[in-house]
Amino acid sequence: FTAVRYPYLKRGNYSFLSDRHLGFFQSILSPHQVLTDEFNDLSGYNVDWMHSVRGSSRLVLRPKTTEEVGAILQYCNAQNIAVCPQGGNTGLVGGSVPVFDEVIMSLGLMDAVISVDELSGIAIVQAGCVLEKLETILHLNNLTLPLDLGAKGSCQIGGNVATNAGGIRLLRYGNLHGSVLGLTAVLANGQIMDCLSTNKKDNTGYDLKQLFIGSEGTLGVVTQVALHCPSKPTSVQVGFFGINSFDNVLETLRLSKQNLGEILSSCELIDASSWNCVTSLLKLKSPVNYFPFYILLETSGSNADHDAEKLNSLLEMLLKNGTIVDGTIAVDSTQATSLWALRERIAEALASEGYVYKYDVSVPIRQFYQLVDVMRARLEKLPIRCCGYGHLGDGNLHLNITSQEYSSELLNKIEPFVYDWVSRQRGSVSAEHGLGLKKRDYIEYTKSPTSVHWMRRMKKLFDPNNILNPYKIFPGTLNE
Ligand code: FAD
Ligand code: 2HG
Ligand code: ZN
Repeated sequence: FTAVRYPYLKRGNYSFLSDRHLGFFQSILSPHQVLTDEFNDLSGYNVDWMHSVRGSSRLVLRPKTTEEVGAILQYCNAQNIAVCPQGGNTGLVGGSVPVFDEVIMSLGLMDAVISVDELSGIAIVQAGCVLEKLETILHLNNLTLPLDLGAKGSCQIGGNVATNAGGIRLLRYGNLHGSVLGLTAVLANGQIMDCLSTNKKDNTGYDLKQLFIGSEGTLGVVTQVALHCPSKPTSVQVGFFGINSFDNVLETLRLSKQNLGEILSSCELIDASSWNCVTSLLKLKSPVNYFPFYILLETSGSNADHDAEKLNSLLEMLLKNGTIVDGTIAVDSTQATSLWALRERIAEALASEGYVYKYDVSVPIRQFYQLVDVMRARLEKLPIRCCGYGHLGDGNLHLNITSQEYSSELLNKIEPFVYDWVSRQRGSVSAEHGLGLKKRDYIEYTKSPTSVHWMRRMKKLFDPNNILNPYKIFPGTLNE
């Protein structure tokens, strides 16, 4: 086995899948829950969304209950079989697919919405529930999700929790460390850890559920989640502004926060190159012509007249004082959806251009766009495109660089330079996508050696045989 594009990685000393192992899985699961490469095409499970990493697993297990997850992991731990937990496989850091022949545990059959309570705002869901399906059910109960992202049609709530996904509403509702009230996780030895509290307040000892939020399948498999969901806003307004300079982008953010206050729910940046990519490659129509920068603003509230008035006055003020040059406010939800597509479909547009080098960084807000300029100057004509967009309101830049095909020469010009730059700004080398396989070697650029040491010790404690998502998050081997 060789890890594609990571030839220096060595397969751990795990058992190779045997007929005896397969016989065990077949004895505890139904035939449709055990997919083998002999009878199924497993390539969809082995390749990531970006088609940038590929494993060679020969077995996909699809448990339906927490107990089944427990029985599988207990056996894998005893037999020294490595396991890669997989949700919707929309992860962008190579964490969701095996590196070698790890058994894939796909949570897709655990997709039940167990309960939704409009009064408390608490939803209890199985981990494999697709985010959009959960959203639809919440809306029927006058609730909404505290997180939203472009991948919501495929990603699963368990995958979101495992990556601590951020997305376009974090500005308003905070991250999953706050919204997840409880969860059930199955540990590497098969033990079921019941932290499925629904209490908003619970200060009884260590809050262990937090360890699983953002642990990327390395500490346990999340099987159920209790989520605190806000009321569904009855009025949503979307504005789209064209802006001439980054200083004016910052001024737009400042004035939006000041004037929209509690109804501001998103503040997203799109640069000219990202805008050009979605409009030219996906043929999306933009109501605002060419500008160096665009801001998409969203408000969510409960009084349409009041919210529209606030957004309209902001637009008027920004135009009048020259902070923005052009702008529009969606007149209905269809137009709002088309404006959102200009932002949410950038990742898809970039992927259609060739190979994409993706960087998802936190940087101080004043330096938000500097990195894009620095990289452009550094890379000159090597890439097709070097663009920046992202969650401006949260200081989370998505720097994307594209080339016709994968080029190690280009990669070596970008990395580790990009991480070094972010580290010098005291930012984060992964703001919301996690480390997975692709970013694991850079963890120490933004985490202290002492923190990484204690992370490794925690991993060892929870998963002493390192069977859960090996090769991910930590550089080198776990014994180093
Ligand atoms: P997967 O990709 O299957 O897995 C991701 C990681 O979680 C892997 O390490 C996997 O092993 C682990 N995992 C999955 N399920 C479980 C489980 N039940 N228990 C334990 N571990 C598990 N991310 C953002 O943060 N914000 C965005 O705005 C955003 N937008 C995106 C837009 C597009 C178009 C795409 C393709 C991706 C986007 N992402 C975004 C990245 C991705 O969607 C998120 O990381 C998402 O949370 C992954 O969920 P998933 O179910 O697909 O998980
Ligand atoms: C987004 O915000 C996603 O659209 C994807 O996090 C970011 O493509 C990217 O770099
Ligand atoms: Zn994002």
